[in-house]
Amino acid sequence: MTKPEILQVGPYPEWDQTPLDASFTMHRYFEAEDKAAFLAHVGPAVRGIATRGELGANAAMIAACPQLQVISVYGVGYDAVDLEACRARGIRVTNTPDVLTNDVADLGVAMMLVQSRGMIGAETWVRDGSWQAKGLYPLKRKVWGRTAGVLGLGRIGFEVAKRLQGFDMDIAYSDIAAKDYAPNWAFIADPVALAARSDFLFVTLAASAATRHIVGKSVIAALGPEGMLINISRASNIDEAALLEALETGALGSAALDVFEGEPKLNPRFLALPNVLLQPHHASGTIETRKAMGRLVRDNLTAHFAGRPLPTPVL
Ligand code: 8YV
Repeated sequence: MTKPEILQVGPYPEWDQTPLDASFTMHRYFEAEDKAAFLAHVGPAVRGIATRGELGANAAMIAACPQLQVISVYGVGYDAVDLEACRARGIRVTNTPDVLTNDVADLGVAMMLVQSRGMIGAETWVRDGSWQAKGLYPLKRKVWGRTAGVLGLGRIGFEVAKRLQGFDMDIAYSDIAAKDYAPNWAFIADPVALAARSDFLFVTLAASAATRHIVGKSVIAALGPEGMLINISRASNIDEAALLEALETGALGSAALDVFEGEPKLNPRFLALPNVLLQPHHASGTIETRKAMGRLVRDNLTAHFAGRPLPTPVL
């Protein structure tokens, strides 16, 4: 039997690439110099797209593949996939939920701790001799016992809140409606009111057109000069221009960010700020989790072309 032809939007680790190459004919879009010419050349034979959460598949890519049946996303977020185009053509879409939830929550909580306790600066203090030359490192803010807000109490938000409980924090959350699986945490529908009562605000929403810039000027102002914003979701959930201005003026205390508009080419204004912790979109970036994500990407493609139910369908 001929192997199904798959358009591969971005690179995967070698432990995923090898089995993908064994089962499918992989067309490496990311290696092509002339992307449009490459799409025009391989598109007509492509029956599947393998992509990553932040890369997705846009309308032009989908249109260039008239035989496309399935898009398998390496990531839980599928906001970068043009779902309307997929719906219109009956193209199936899959993602990799659950397997990454705990790692993403871990990184969010780690960012809060590192940033609040000033651990990056403290490391430099030791390495550059400041400890010996200048003495004690400046005092930072405590985490335990303070107030935390979780914007979006889905799988990842729930795991973040669960971890925060271990720090005896006063926890509240916003979502479309109160969750029956969160009886111990206060439900506050309005994100501005949530931010106003929070020392730390975690953004854990699945991104969509409806959530774009949900963290805007008023949420940021409510979090205030003592507050910290932690984003482990998507950049589009935050009004980045408002965030940068608030960080520069001190209207917002600090931020810990794993995602950026236009990443990996982030706005250089972030690099000049002393009050941000910057991470390279790697909340799911552990060997264990990435292996599980890669397996799900393959399992979804294999199931589709074998005519079996998809393990983790979105559409
Ligand atoms: C990955 C992600 O970093 O799950 C998502 O939605 O964005 C991340 O897990 C990404 O897909 C890996 O490239």
